[in-house]
Amino acid sequence: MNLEIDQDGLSGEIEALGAISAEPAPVVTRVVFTEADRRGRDFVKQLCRDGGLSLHEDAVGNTFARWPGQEPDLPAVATGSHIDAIPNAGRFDGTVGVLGGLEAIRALARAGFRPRRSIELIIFTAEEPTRFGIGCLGSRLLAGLLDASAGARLKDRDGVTLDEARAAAGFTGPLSSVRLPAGHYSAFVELHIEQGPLLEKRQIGLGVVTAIAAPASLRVWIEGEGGHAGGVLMPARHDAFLAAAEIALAVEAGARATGAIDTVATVGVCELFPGAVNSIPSRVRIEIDARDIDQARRDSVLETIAEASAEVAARRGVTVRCETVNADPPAQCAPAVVAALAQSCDAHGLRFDLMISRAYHDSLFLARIAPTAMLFIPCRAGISHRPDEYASPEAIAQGALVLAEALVRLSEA
Ligand code: HGY
Ligand code: MN
Ligand code: MN
Repeated sequence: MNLEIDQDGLSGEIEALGAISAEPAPVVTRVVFTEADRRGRDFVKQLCRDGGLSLHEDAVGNTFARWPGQEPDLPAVATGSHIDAIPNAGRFDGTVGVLGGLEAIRALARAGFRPRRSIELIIFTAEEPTRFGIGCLGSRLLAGLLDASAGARLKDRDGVTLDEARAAAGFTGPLSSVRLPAGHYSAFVELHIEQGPLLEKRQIGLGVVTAIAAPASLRVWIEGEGGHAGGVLMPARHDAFLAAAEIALAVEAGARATGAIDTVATVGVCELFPGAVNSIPSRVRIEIDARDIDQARRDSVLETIAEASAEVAARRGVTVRCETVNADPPAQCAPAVVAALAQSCDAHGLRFDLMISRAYHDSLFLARIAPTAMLFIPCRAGISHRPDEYASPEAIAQGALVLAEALVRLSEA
């Protein structure tokens, strides 16, 4: 089979999607169900229609573009990723897996391949936690790891509920209808940029992912006493921000204390009130992201944070309330899908590394209902979630080529 990726066409589509943003290029901001997200969806759906795929959207906006197989009643093989982007992001996170997956399907069709199993491209809703505070919203609901009632309770910072936001974007129907059963897909493969420096450092063009780190995110509210920044003497203060600062340092200490390089944690959001330079902060809200490929180590960081919060609260005379938004288990990728990706690299004489994913992805949740693995391509200096995120057209095309080869193997299985 003469399998060829249209490298220029694929890169052109990625650049065009990158220009669909709430911010001027090169910044990509495409938050779920905003106008930019809807324009991005429309752009990708039109490409899928142009590619002859049949489209379906579920009640939360997960979008399915299917290439019917010769045995359409068999469980399909799926591939895909996300097109939503956090504020001030880049143009490759997620989109490489969606547009690279589409190009893999088109290349197979151009080469005259006819799949035994149908092949389905999925664009997952809200992989990023930006608007509703929890990552992988669409794939969690699809895999049954977030029940519909919990989903319906989600609100954004303006108090807009998930139901209101999805309805405004044209997605209706009960959230409970999003769930797909185990066995619905025979396999799932996600192409994605590494979002880390290892492949580039090792000068290897492809990574076959064997496990995906377990993410947890917490929200912490600290309530102290405000007051005049000049009139209240230090012994009398209950400064909410300084309490939050100590908790933030405990987040870092907890991650470093495991002694494992795979344990990571940060405070990615910090809001304080009233936010006047001459007023002692009375209220602070922070959001914490903690991860590890080993769940017990990740959970030890959560315990450290809980202990530190209680100690700081007592010593500083503030109240601290912690809420766990999510604390997911890590995912082990399916050996058969890992093998299909490794064999596909070999079939094209391409070197690859077996590796873990430190970022989470929709694959983390698809792995709960289907044999799943991921294929990474390098991104420059490992930079991601920044406008200077970059993956070369050659690397993207190479990823799409191996993905296409793997789809052949998986759809014939
Ligand atoms: O945060 C993550 O790991 C993913 O990029 N949303
Ligand atoms: Mn991301
Ligand atoms: Mn991503």
